[in-house]
Amino acid sequence: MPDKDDDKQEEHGLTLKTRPKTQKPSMYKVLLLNDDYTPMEFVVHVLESIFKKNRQEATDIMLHVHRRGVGVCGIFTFEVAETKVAQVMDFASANEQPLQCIMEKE
Ligand code: TYC
Repeated sequence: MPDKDDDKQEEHGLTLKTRPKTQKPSMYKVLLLNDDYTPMEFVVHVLESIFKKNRQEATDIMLHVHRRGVGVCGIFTFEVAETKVAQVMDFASANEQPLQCIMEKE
């Protein structure tokens, strides 16, 4: 069996550390930011519809953001995180709410 297909590389009499065959994708947190204007029920709706949270989870996250200023809605690969941020920002804008959503590399 060729060396490159082995889990352990045997070279020059040394067994080297296992070489990963795949790389995990970088993950991105999607964060909601608090503001003084967006209604709580609007934020709960965003968390249910875009982040697929149930009513209790959505309420807990919304209240965390309300009290602490920022909170995590989910952790996704880059393209999914980008899409979620755009969906929140478009929905907030369409409804004239100042709600802000950002992403941050984990
Ligand atoms: N602070 C808002 C209020 O009192 C509620 C709110 C929560 C707004 C979370 C944004 O991301 C947010 N109506």
